Amino acid sequence: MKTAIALVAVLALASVSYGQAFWSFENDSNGFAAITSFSDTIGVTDGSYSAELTDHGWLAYQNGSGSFVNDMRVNDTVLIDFTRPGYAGQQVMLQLACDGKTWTSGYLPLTGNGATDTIAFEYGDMSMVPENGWGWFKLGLVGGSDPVYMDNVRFVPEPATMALLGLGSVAALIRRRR
Ligand SMILES: [Ca+2]
Repeated sequence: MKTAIALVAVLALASVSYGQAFWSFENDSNGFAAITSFSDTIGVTDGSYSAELTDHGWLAYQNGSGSFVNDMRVNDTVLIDFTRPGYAGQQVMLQLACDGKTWTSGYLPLTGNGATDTIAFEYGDMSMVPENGWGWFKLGLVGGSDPVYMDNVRFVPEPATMALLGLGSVAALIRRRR
């Protein structure tokens, strides 16, 4: 019973520390050169502002600072909240590079009509090692020219990784008690 409680506590802690907003665009481009406008009314899912995306070019939004690489893990999922006031049918994509490798997602559809979609980009099946450093993070939009609003970019371990992290911590706790 104590072990179960400890496991739940560790998982809760893990999700808090790894699931927090990494980029929240609080009137701040957070290193994305193409982001210059923010909204305090549309698509705000963390803090007080979202980023307004108006450029619909191929992977138009690039963050090449590489600073995010240290916060990524091999099996993370990138979660991003997108809100599109216009019609449905627009799609988003993500490209990540680090450790000399590149991964590009498919196009993932947005609901449109003012709905907020939390899009999960899963790159856990690739072989890049974030800890090895350098990289870029590029976002693109296709299928329309209306603005899309983005907020609350976070890196979240996939459930299996979180469970392993939790079990490892619990095992360490149990060993310490003996
Ligand atoms: Ca925000």
